[in-house]
Amino acid sequence: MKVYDWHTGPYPARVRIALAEKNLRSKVQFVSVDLWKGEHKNPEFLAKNYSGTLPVLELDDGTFIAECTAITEYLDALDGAPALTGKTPREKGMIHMMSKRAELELLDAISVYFHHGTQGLGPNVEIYQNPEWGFRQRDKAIRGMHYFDGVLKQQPFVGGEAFSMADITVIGGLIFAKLVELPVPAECEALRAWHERMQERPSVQNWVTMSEPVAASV
Ligand code: GTS
Repeated sequence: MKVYDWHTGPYPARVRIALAEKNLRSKVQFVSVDLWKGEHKNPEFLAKNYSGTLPVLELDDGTFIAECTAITEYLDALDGAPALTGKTPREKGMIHMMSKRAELELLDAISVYFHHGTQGLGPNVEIYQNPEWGFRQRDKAIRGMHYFDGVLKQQPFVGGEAFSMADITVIGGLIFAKLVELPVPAECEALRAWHERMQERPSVQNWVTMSEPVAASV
C-alpha cells in the first residue's frame, strides 16, 4: 500500500497514528506530496483524490481511498480485529459520531481558520480567502475545545471507555491548533490532561518521523 501525505500535516497525522496503532507501518510506502508547492492541486493528484486533499491511501490493486475516517476504518478492518473503530454496533456508532464531531467542531474549523484567517499555504495555493469566515471558524474551534473538555470530564476517552479513532481526530485537531498557535484554554483542564496522556502513546510521539525509511531488520 502507498500513503500519499505530507510529513507535518495534521490530517496525515491521523492516518500515521492509526498505522502505528495497528502496527502496519512496514506495510506502507509513503509518497510525499508538497502542500506548500500546491502539488495536491495538480491534475495527476486530483485524479487520485477529486477533493485535492491529503492523505490518500492507494491499495495494491490501484484503488484510492481518501478521507481520514475512511482510511482509518479500512486499516482497522484489515486484520479482522478492530481496535480503533469499535467492535459492537453501539461502539461503532459512538466512535464515528464523536470523530465526525471532532472534525466539525475542531479540526475542520481550525483548517478553515488556517486557510482563510492566516496566510495559509501562501498566495500561489490560496486562490480564495475569506478572513471573516476564517476567524468565525477559529472561534468555533475554541468552543469545540470546551465541548471536548466537557466530554472528557465524563469519560476517559473521546469515544467512551477506550482509545479510538475519535481520540485520533481530536489529537489531529490539537496538532493543527498548535501549528496556528491556538492554545487549549487553561480552564479546559480535562482536555489538557487527556492530551498529556495521549502524548505518552508511541503512535502519537512518532508520527512526524514515521515516513523515514524503515531500518532493515537483521
Ligand atoms: N476531510 C479530509 C480528510 O479527512 O482526509 C480533509 C483532508 C485535509 O484537509 N487535508 C489537508 C489538506 O490536504 C492536509 S493538512 O492540512 O493536514 O496537511 N490541505 C490542503 C488544502 O489545500 O486543503
